[in-house]
Formats: sequence, C-alpha cells, structure tokens
Amino acid sequence: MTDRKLLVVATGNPGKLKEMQAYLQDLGWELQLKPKELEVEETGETFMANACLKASEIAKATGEWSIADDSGLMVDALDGQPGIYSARYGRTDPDRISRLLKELGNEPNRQAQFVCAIAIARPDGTIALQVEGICPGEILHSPRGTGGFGYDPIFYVPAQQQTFAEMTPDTKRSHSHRGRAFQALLPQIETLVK
Ligand code: ITT
Repeated sequence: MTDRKLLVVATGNPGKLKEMQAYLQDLGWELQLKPKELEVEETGETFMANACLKASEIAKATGEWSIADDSGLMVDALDGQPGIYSARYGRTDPDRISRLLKELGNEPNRQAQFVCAIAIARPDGTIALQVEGICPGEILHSPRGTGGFGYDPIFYVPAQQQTFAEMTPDTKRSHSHRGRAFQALLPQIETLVK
C-alpha cells in the first residue's frame, strides 16, 4: 500500500531533523518535512503529550502519517527544569546554555537527564505508536565540543567520558535519549505498513 508509506517529520528543529532522518533512513518510508507554516502550539504538560499533539496535528493537517519528537533536559538541582520548556528557555542555543549554567551556578549536584518522547500518528490524527528514551548525564561548568545541537556541549555522559557535542554522530546516536527511543520504536514501526 504505497499511500501509507509517506511519513511527515513534524519538526522545525534542523538538529533534531538530521538525527531523526538518520534513524529512519533505511525503513522504506518516504520522509517529508512538515510545511514550515504549520506550527503546533505545545500546550501539553509532558513530553509525551506534546509529541502526540505535534504528530496528531501535523497528520491531520497534511492527511499523511506523521512522526514527532518532544524532548528536553531535566536538571535534578533545578527540580527537573527546563524540562518541557527546554526550547523556550532562551532565544538561541548559546542563550539557553548560558541561562542554564547561570541558574545552576556552583551547585555541586550536576545530575541531569535528557528525555525524548516520540509519537507516530495516522493520517486521521490517532496515535499509532509512542515511545520514550532517557539518557542520564551531568551538566558541566562550561561548554565542551562542537558537534550536535542545543544543550549538547554542556551535557556530559560519564560512561563515554564525553559530552554529546564531543561524540561522533554515530556515538551520540547509540547512547542518546533519542537513540534509545528509536531503538524501542524501530521494531514496531515495521508493523505499521502491513
Ligand atoms: P520541534 O518542536 O519543532 O520539533 P523544538 O526545538 O521546539 O522543535 P522541543 O519542543 O522538543 O523541540 O524542544 C527540545 C529542546 O530540547 C531543543 O530545542 C533543544 O534545545 C533541547 N534538546 C532536545 N534534544 C536535544 C539533543 O539531542 N541535544 C541537545 N539539546 C536537545
């Protein structure tokens, strides 16, 4: 059924898009970027609620299958902030990073986790699949590395002894919150086209 193979990627974030494309490239779905003018207001109170909202609204607006990612950084010493507000924490990536470092100051507890919720919606807007992935780490005192996007330069993963921004795309792909969510999603996505 070729009409079920088109998948609209419901993101306006180029860093995220690049990573999502890498996970989805070998699946046999034809990927299409969501039209720029279609913006969905993130009114949900959880990552999953917002992922479902974005996938569902873009699916209904385009009449196609849609996949959305809602993600963010939860910092223990800031009671889980910026969390679902990670994108709204500042105007640019450097703004968001400096605000986070300022809020944390010299706080000794640097524990944090990245969370990624992914939802796939059918053309009628109903949710077909939802998964979540988490990656624990620590917030550094200053940025390190030039890869990735967003908060990557201050997010250090002790097991790899690198920040996300120091990792190769492949290493980030294997260990990140998004990677873990996609590892759960990929076996299930195959069943959707049947
Ligand atoms: P879309 O909603 O259009 O997909 P967005 O950037 O607004 O794009 P979110 O609402 O999910 O996406 O916000 C996620 C924010 O969390 C994002 O802007 C980054 O700052 C941060 N983030 C998510 N995943 C990240 C990653 O892998 N590395 C670094 N920062 C990440």
